[in-house]
Amino acid sequence: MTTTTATSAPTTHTGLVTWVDEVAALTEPDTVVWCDGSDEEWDRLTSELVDAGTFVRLDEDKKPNSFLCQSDPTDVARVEDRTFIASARKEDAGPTNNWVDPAELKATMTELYRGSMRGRTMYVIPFVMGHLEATVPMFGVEVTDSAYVVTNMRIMARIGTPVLRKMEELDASFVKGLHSVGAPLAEGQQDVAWPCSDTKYIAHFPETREIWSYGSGYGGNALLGKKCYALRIASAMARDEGWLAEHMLILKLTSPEGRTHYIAGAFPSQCGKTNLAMIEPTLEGWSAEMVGDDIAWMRFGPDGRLYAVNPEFGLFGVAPGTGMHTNPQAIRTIEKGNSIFTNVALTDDGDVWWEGLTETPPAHLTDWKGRDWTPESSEPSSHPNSRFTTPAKQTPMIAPEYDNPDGVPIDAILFGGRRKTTVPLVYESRDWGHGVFVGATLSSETTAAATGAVGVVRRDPMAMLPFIGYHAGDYMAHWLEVGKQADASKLPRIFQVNWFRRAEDGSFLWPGYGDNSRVLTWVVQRLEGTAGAVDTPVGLVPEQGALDTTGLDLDEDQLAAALRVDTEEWKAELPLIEEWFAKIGDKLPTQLADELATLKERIEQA
Ligand code: GTP
Ligand code: SPV
Ligand code: MN
Repeated sequence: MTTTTATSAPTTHTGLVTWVDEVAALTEPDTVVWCDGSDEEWDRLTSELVDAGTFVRLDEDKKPNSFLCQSDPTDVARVEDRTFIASARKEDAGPTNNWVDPAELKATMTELYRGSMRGRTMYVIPFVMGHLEATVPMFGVEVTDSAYVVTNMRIMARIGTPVLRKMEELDASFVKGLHSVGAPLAEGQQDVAWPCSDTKYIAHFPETREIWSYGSGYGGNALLGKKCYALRIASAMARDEGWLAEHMLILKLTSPEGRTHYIAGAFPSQCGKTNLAMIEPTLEGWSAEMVGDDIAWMRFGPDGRLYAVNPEFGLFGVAPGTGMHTNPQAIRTIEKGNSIFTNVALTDDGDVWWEGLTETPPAHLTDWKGRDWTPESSEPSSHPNSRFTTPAKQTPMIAPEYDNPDGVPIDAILFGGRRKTTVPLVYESRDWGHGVFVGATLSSETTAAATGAVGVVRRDPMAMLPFIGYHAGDYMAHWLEVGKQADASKLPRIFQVNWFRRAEDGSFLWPGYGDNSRVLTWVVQRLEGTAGAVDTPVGLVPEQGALDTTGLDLDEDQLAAALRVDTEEWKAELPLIEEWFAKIGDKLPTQLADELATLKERIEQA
């Protein structure tokens, strides 16, 4: 860690120094700190955060080197209504993004940033998304006035001196990420534990590869390497360069015979990516390893196959619902320590707790708002979007291929969402074009990962609705285009899954979690040509007996209900898809309009 004036910056990268100088002149921090990413830096920052009342150090025997942080209760999730794609032309942001003219937005935000770091330290975090050894390393620098952001970024991305040295060596260009919590301190003013502002902007300038974030300290709003860079800016880069930046987990699955397959899965926020990425198969002989749990960057390899890299270094996982019975791998990962917990409850013996961690809650807790909590309390102890930040490398089941700079070849892509009705447990698309249609019309009930109503069904193309950095119609066309770059036989096969279908009494029809391995097994057997399927109007569903339910307490009717393609339900779905496509407008690829016509015909004939 080097504390400097920007003019004595510890780097020869002149482009970086110039930019940092400009930001410091605008935001007027007390000091500028260049982050080296070292253990000493982590120790110093976490201690400072404890002293400031932002962090609580957890019991060393229970969670070594780990901290609890409670945010301001108003700053707990991504703010989609305050997120902007400020492309030069409005039509390039499309109908699904908020747009403001970039010059106008910069003018507005420049006034917000003026003096916004007064009384605070400005940290400069050089980082790389993906591997430093990648053919083209993907650099970024985040400038932030939040030490919480620095500590989380250190877990979530490869940061610090090695990155800076490489940037100098290559005189590399980098994504500029400017972040301020927007809470300057006047002379002598006492700070609060979680500074933030009621005015929030999460702004992206795709042409100039810049991110300006203001007013929030939380996750996807503030850790700029993650959703802002690795999805919104990277999706625009990927469109320009012929690859894919996607909201996907990456899983390595090995069959009892020792054959390995790589599966990518796009599910919207809080719809099961981390859980599937860390699955412990309940089927004998199958093993799973995690490559990634949230983001996949996919490019064609020299062999014509699509290779996926996880650009991240850590997990920012949903806490509630994570327990030994649902996601034991996540529990073992966080037990190793070196983690940050945000907006969960504190136990009386210095550990953390949240709904679903154990079956029986502790008799007393301090809840995420700092109040006494008992099992009789009327509110949950933890915020529904509370999170753990933990190093990916601590995951016991991390795949060695996580370290491949060029990634792993993807055999199958799963699209999934939360749907109480209509969407069967699993079905296979007929070909790439049909698969892109399935992805482009993906729908899910909204969750607590973003502010706003929860449980409302919306279209979420490829689980990327809040993350596409350009026009959604162009994005769909790009997916179709990618399919033309390769031999059809080398493209991943595309499936849709739905772990969340409900019975009439509201209970889940499918047990989910480790038992999702039964669905993965069917997917793999489809790839290998050994599992049967029946053709339905929507796609290929497992034929009777094809899904291995050995040892499951699941009666025939329940399984049939989970797998059912109900004509009436799909008739009700069609107008929703039509409405969605109408919203995309004249940029909707005709191939997808044709797919819709085919679906309609098939449903009407069923
Ligand atoms: P983000 O990190 O927000 O992108 O979410 P995610 O897609 O990684 O979702 P995650 O795996 O954290 O799961 C979200 C919630 O869904 C958690 O509360 C899980 O316990 C629950 N969940 C995950 N998989 C299943 C499943 O197979 N069945 C059921 N019923 N719930 C699940
Ligand atoms: C999501 O919302 O998809 C997350 C959390 O993974 S955040 O980083 O806040 O976007
Ligand atoms: Mn996740």
